[in-house]
Amino acid sequence: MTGIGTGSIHSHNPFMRSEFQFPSGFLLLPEYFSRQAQENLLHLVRKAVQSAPLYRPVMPRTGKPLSVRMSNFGPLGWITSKEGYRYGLHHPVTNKPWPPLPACLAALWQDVTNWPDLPEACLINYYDEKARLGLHVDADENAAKAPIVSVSLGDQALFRLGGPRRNDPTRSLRLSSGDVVVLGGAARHCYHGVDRIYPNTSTLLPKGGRINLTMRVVGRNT
Ligand SMILES: O=C(O)CCC(=O)C(=O)O
Repeated sequence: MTGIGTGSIHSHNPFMRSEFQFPSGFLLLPEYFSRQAQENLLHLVRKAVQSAPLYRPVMPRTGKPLSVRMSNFGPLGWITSKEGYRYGLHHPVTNKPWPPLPACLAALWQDVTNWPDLPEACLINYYDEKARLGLHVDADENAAKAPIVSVSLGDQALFRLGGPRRNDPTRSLRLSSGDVVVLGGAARHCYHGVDRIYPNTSTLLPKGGRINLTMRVVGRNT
């Protein structure tokens, strides 16, 4: 397995002396999935959203809609609503159980992590060309030490990774279709988000946009 992992990158801006240290446990595996494997994954996502359609979640309290549309694979789905963030057994619109985690995503998990349990939740995020996801830390899981594994499909995205504090220095990376990111160890608790989508940078999704699949162990019994 080759990829970009822990280390530091000097800023190319001569006025900035700061150096970004990738948090330990961060791993980028470019083009982990071949084009054929990406097409197979896309087919599985399409099948899933037939029974668990993409919906637009809202922010807690304010009820402001997110620009990203969401669905989920696995027994548990991450949900945000006016009532707050939580994991739930049912799609919030159809009230049906979520479709199961595909075997190829379970195989990815076993390949890139040493975590003994499979993830209960795999969030399906769909970004159109205007969508973004603000800097955040995933903090709704009891299994806070389990890594997070995510897959990019479709148009490229500008992914930003920071540190454990919101105002820590950040580093931006372009994620392409087929790339896999692992946030384990210290990186599991670091701020991250998606600043923008680059339209027309992939032919995988005929209508454009980006799909991100994010697997998390929730640990409801821990
Ligand atoms: O779309 C991505 O690459 C990141 C997704 C993410 O951070 C999340 O779903 O919490």
